[in-house]
Amino acid sequence: MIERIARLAAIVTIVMALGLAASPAAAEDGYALWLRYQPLPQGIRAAAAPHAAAIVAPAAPSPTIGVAVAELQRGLGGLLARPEPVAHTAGVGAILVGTPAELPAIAALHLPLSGLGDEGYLLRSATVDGKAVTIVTGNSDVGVLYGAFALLRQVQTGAPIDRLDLASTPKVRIRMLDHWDNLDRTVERGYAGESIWDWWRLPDWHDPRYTDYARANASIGINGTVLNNVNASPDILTPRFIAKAAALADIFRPYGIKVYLSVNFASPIKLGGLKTADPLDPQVAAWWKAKADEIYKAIPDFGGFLVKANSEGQPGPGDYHRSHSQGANMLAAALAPHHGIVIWRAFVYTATGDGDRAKEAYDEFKPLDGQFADNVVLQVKNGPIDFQPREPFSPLFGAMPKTPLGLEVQITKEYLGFATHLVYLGALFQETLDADTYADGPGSTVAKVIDGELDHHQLSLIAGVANIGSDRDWCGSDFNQANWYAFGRLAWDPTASSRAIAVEWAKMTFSLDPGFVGPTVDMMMLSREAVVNYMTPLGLAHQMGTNHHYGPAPWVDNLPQAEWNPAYYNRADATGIGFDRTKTGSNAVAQYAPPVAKRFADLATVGDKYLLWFHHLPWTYRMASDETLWDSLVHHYTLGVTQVADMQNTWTAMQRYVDPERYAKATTFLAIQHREAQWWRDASIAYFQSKSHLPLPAGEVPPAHSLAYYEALRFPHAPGI
Ligand code: GCW
Repeated sequence: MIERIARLAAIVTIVMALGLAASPAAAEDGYALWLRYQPLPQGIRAAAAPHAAAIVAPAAPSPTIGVAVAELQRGLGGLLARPEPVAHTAGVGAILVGTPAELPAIAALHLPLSGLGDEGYLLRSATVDGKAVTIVTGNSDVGVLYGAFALLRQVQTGAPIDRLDLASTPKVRIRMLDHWDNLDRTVERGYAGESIWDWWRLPDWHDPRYTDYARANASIGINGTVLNNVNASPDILTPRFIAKAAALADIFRPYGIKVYLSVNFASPIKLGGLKTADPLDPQVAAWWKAKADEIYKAIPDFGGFLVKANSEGQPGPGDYHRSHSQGANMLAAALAPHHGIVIWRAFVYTATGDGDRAKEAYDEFKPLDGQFADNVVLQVKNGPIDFQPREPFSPLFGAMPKTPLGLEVQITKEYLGFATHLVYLGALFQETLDADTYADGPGSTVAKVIDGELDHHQLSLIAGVANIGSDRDWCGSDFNQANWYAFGRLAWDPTASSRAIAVEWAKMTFSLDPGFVGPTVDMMMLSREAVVNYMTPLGLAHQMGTNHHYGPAPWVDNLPQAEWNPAYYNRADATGIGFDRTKTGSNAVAQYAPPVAKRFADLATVGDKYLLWFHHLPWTYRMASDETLWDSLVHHYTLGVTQVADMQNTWTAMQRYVDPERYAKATTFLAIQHREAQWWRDASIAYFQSKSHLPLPAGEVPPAHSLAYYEALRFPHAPGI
């Protein structure tokens, strides 16, 4: 008996060993993000190891250099599967980590650092005292930290590190995450569990996750975080919460990350007991000044305020018949002595009903160009409406040359299937950044507007509404991590390629094997087109269910504010579909520079992507493909479903490269996505057919249920509201 058990145990051990050798990695829960640092394949390890013999750092490193060294030790130790020593003198193969001021050996090389600014880095293979070494340097400690992460990225992605000469400087000054986190730990539009900020136990308890959050952000160059929701509770400015924010700021500081807060414009009334929040009232200005002073005592490098004013019921200067610039400038004056900034949002629309929501932000803000204080940046959503699967770029980009304009994108997928649908947003972000505003002739891309190049602004900003929560995998799915990653990498360089970023991410997060990387990246790039096709093809927008914004609801037309109704956007009736934004309609096209306006207004040049965004057309309109609009619409919905099926097939073939836990999760989520893509298609077709009264094109399967069935579906307790 005992013998048998021993034999069995031996067999089990052998099977396990074989299993381990064959399987790519043990089950992983996604917590490590793209910083997994699992041992690299033998050949890559052998090539890198001689150039990572030891880390040489300043004798008394700053906290930032300290974390750079710790990360290199951890990362190289893991990737190369052996301890990474720290030395004080440079031997052969050493990595020298520091600024020239900190390491004389680096100073002696007289490296060309002047163009790197205060956050850039240089990775350079060099010779010190006759020994081949690697230099990780910059003009500041945070530049060195970014360099350390860049070196790790090289190793992680299997790039050689023996002949390095890699300099990089961020193009955008403020690269930030906006958390829509409430003080009770709910998260508006959050689909990854409750807020990462354990407000109740702060400032005392420092969840180790805060440090990992900072590491992850620093690894992609994010240097700011707005801790709380733009629908801001005044309580964030109470001493209790300032102390909590200060504790987080202390944790983030070594990683080069500044803390910002969203503020409620009526705080002087709600917290200060004043009778008004009128920005021109001296008592109001004095209240904000005192509050700013109080914050800077607790957080000396506090970044500033983010403000949602006179938008969706939030208070603002308009309550006192003051302009947005008067409101912003009053806050800016309170922060200016401390070098803080005001980030003022341009997301406004009113309940006019007969207007065009797509025009409202431009109409309200463009006349204010030139009226904002120097330390104000206007934060503009990528599209003129609201984070839809596809929108044209906001016409404000390029229209306010005297004002620094920041770009706001949503990393969390409020309108794109929440956490379960696989949608790689790098492609969406890049589409906006690459869009040509023609504000100053061809080549005036949104990227050049928001990085300050076009209009010579020092202050530049890109903000992403975070998809981070307390879920073990941070973002609600492993593939959602790619959207955080892509955001950071594009914020650093808005001209970077979203495909190249996806390649990096896939290699670091899953596998270096080309058999994995190619198909997975193709799947990610396809995913954005798939969601557009099954949710809002041909330029449709805002067809999602009321409040939760999850499933399809193109029929909704009874909400009190016209602009909340999907029917307001699709304008489907017996004659046709689409929103006429040409001069026969709202003339929103006229808000764009003439070449862009002309392209969007002309049916011959607008293209399928924005067709129904700008035009109301008969169901029988002939598309470029020679199909009718109706047939093309149906085909696009069906194509979206087929594309998700293709994604499922791709992923099934990836099983051998991925650990079982992450494989199973993505497999299940893709099945959900497929089911829901079908639901989107069927419900949308059922509704639009009730308007067009046209038969489905040949070969198209009718919706599984009646229109009434889809209309009756309800989703109480949906997350994120
Ligand atoms: O997309 C809409 C969301 C709101 C959000 C608002 C905004 C924070 O539905 O939840 O509020 O945009 O950006 O202010």
